[in-house]
Amino acid sequence: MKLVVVGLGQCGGRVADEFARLNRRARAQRGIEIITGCFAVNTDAADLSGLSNIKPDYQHRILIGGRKTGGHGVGKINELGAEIAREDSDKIIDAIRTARRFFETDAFMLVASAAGGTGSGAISILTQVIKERYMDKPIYALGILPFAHEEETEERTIYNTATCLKSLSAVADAVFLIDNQRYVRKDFSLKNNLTRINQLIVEPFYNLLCAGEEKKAKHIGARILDAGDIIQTLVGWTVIGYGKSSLPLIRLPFGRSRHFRDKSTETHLGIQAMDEAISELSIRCNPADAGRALYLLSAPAREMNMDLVKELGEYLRDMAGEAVIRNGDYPREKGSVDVTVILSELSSVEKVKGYYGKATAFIEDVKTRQVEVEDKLKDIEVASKDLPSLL
Ligand SMILES: Nc1nc2c(ncn2[C@@H]2O[C@H](COP(=O)(O)OP(=O)(O)OP(=O)(O)O)[C@@H](O)[C@H]2O)c(=O)[nH]1
Ligand SMILES: [Mg+2]
Repeated sequence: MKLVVVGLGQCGGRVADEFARLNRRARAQRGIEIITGCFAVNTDAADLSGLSNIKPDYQHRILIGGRKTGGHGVGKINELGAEIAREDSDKIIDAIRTARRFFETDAFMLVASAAGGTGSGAISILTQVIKERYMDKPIYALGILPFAHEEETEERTIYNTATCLKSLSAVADAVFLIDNQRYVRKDFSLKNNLTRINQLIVEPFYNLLCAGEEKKAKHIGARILDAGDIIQTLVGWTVIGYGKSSLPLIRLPFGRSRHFRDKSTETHLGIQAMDEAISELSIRCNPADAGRALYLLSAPAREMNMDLVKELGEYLRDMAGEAVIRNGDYPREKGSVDVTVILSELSSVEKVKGYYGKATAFIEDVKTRQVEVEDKLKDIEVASKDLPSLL
């Protein structure tokens, strides 16, 4: 499957930059293309200069809102991010159109933090504009949710996240939810290592996008997972996960070694990888709420067998009982069994509901505080009413 990727704001731009790196890897290691165009859009010129893989020209790193922001961002006011994106949308569309292999694109992927200003405001507006323009191509959004400490200390965080997700879910064909906090759960040092988190965010897309683009027979599975399967799976709230089990090496005489090929071990490793994918989903959710699901098994051709694919299907079926499940096998990896899982059309996501509730309460709080401030200002005015003014 081939994507046009557009990153908005600082977070979106950096994650898009990782997608550009993924495409380089696909080209170098596998001789295939999975991204037809990769763009970063921001109101902040410095953020755009900090990227490494997206082409550095003005048509790939697109500065918007010049006069309004002076190139310094919108300071977390996502309404301003939305306004600027609407005004400058032609500039962005013109750039996207120039993508060299645009006609081969299967879908758009827009990426942004839901909590910031520029990306949070711009992503739903741009989704809407692209949708009106390219009706035949699906548009997916990758919405990155804030760290827990930001929700506690920065007031706008929850409000921005809630308004961004509400708007996005109304226009995007599917919204991938990625919870930053999930990536520091195991390894707290990651908190300050956003680049590593960004790599972990895009990694599950590597095999998923490559599988349907392979040209060589030996890398084509018995059941190919192609763009059609992915497009049929992605609807509404969506999560993605990825798990990997290393194949044990056995030593042969004369210093040679090969991977262990025992059917029960293969099955065990496959289930272990799927288990990891499910427990490492990009946001916590209940698989039973999924209306659609997909899994892709990647393993060395010699280790792949249809029983394993079937077992994985049964394993997923037990968890996502209501879902229409699609699958594929991809004879590729060396020395490991990898599983990518997508759960889509989720009927409920607690975290999103939580944002909506808290943001509504926040609006009430702001109103109450405004009334209090106005009252206090009136008091000062009253106290000064008998003084002369110099104006
Ligand atoms: N995963 C990840 N999260 C990031 C990254 N950069 C920022 N964030 C998160 O994104 C949120 C802030 O959004 P930004 O993308 O910085 O905001 P912006 O869209 O540039 O908007 P303004 O700076 O207000 O104009 C916070 O929750 C950060 O933790 C990144 O590279 N990776
Ligand atoms: Mg910024």
